[in-house]
Amino acid sequence: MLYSVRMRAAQGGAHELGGKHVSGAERLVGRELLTATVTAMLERALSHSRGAADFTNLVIEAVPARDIQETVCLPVTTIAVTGVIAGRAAAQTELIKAGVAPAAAAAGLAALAGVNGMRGAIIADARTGVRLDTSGQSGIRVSRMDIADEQAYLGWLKSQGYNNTHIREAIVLASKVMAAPGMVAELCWSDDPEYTAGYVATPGGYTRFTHLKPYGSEIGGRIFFVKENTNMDQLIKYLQYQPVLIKVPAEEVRADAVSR
Ligand code: WAQ
Ligand code: MG
Repeated sequence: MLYSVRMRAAQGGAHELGGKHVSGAERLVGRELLTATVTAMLERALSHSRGAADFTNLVIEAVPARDIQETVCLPVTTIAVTGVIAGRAAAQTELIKAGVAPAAAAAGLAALAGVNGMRGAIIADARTGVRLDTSGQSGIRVSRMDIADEQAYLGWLKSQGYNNTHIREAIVLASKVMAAPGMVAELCWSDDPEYTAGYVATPGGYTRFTHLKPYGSEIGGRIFFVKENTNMDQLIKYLQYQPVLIKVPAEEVRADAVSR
């Protein structure tokens, strides 16, 4: 049995009453980590770079072990770019390589650049760029995912020089999202003003770009590009409700263990 812990925090009142989205988080943890996980999420909400939350919603729900799916972690590549313009051009190229139509990729980048304070993601048609979900300003929030073996994951990240919370959480999210039927690619950069890196994920890997937005900007978000005829009800149900644990590739864990 695991527990799904989900947090969303806002400033100026609850999200549904027009408050500004500050922070969100989702974990799937055992009983022994539950209290510490809840406390850490509350602390995150109260001392966030987007502002201190005055509304925090925390939901804790038991998830039976038999409902949990496993999927493998995406391999990670980092591309150092000189600035935002170069970064966005490289991200656009990566999206097109993944099968997103050029106009749809351009529309996706423009949409993210104009997004203001969504707490979830936009789902768009990879061929036309047209938005397919009807969640409006809130967006679709991916939830009920975590890493299967945290120590193995942290070791795997560290062996590649990665160690911040943004990366740790984003790879888990992207790995769950890319395992969805019909998924073509994801484009993301943070809404946290100090975090300028972003990524394009495809079912084949997670490619980071060191600059996808200017330092200090609070405009960030996520877009999932899907094949035409993707069943949206099934997809949204999977993203929101299917519990998924992410596993580090086995040979990398062994290699890491040997090198230690
Ligand atoms: N489901 C759907 N959309 C989400 C979720 C979620 N669980 N969490 C965040 N978003 C959307 C939402 O619109 C946020 O405003 C936006 O993404 C940014 O969220 O490799 O930290 O948590 O160096 O600020 C990417 C690069 C970091 C990491 C992304 O996003 C790296 C990040 P944040
Ligand atoms: Mg954020």
